[in-house]
Amino acid sequence: MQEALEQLKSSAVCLIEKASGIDEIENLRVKYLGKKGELTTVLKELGKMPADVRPVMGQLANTIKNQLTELMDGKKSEIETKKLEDEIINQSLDITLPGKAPSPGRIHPITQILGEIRDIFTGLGFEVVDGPEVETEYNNFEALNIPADHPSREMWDSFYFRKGLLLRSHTSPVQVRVMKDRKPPIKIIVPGKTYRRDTVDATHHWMFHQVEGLLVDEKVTFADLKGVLLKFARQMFGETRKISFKPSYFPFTEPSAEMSIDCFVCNGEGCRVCKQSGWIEILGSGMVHPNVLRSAGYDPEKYTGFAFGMGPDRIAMLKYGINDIRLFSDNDLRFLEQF
Ligand code: 2NL
Repeated sequence: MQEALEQLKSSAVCLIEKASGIDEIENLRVKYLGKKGELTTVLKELGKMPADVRPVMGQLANTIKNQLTELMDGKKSEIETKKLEDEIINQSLDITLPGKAPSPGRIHPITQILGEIRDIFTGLGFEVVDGPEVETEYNNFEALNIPADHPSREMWDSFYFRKGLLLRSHTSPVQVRVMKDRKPPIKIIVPGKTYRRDTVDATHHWMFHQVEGLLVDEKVTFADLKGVLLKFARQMFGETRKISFKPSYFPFTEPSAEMSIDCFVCNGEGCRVCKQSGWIEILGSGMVHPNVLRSAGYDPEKYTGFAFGMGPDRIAMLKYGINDIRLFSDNDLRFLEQF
């Protein structure tokens, strides 16, 4: 029997070595190791052998089975590798070509506008500050001279977590924090997200952006406000821009004024963008209300300041001719890829 096993092994080894296809190997596997295979048949004879040689023959058969399995597996992967190599060479697949680079994406239009605004004001010596989007009623309203019965303090205008805590409805509370933490001179801008319970339409969204500015020092006047905002208007919308102020009202500034620029699309001639008026309202501003300075612990006799606030979403819409604020948050690449 030993002889039969050895012979079986050498003929199997010979055939495995000569094999050149995966199918051939699998056929050999069946031929020798399958249920009705040659090695299996020899093993069946084992029962008829004398008891003393049975374990020795059994062990030999097993060793041969393992050796053949190993040889077949080895040959199989050798054939597969060869096949792949042939495919690469024959199909003239150039594996040295560079891969397809993923698109690096682009800066969101609002972020671009925020960057332009930031660069202009840091160029004028302002510092950029940010703060929490969850605020206290005190910082969001009280410290800004917005009395408890003011309409914007009603439940339906802001997102409240509970009484005394809400999503900030403007970025002013960050300026309140800075005033409380520091002494003048203060010269900051605060860009960021703000939240109001508005019904969504083409020009309203429950989340929008604001950039507010605050300058507090001794002897600050409305002339300083005009000088800084004229510089801003010209760098942002063109060096030939004119500005115009009209009286307005904010609880936190007195006096207050809306600033317009002559239309950068038609140069004041009148067009669709400026609704034929020749002017575009761009921001609100004013001298910081004495009550706001007092809330911060400043003496309004010693310190004065000016402040302003603008909506970068609206500015982006004007500058890029976008007619629907919802496009900014739809995350539609067909829209975003245009900027
Ligand atoms: C607008 C108008 C404005 C301010 C914001 C401000 C902040 C402090 C003190 C005084 Cl801490 N004022 N901010 C002042 C005037 C106008 O925003 O139309 N924003 C979109």
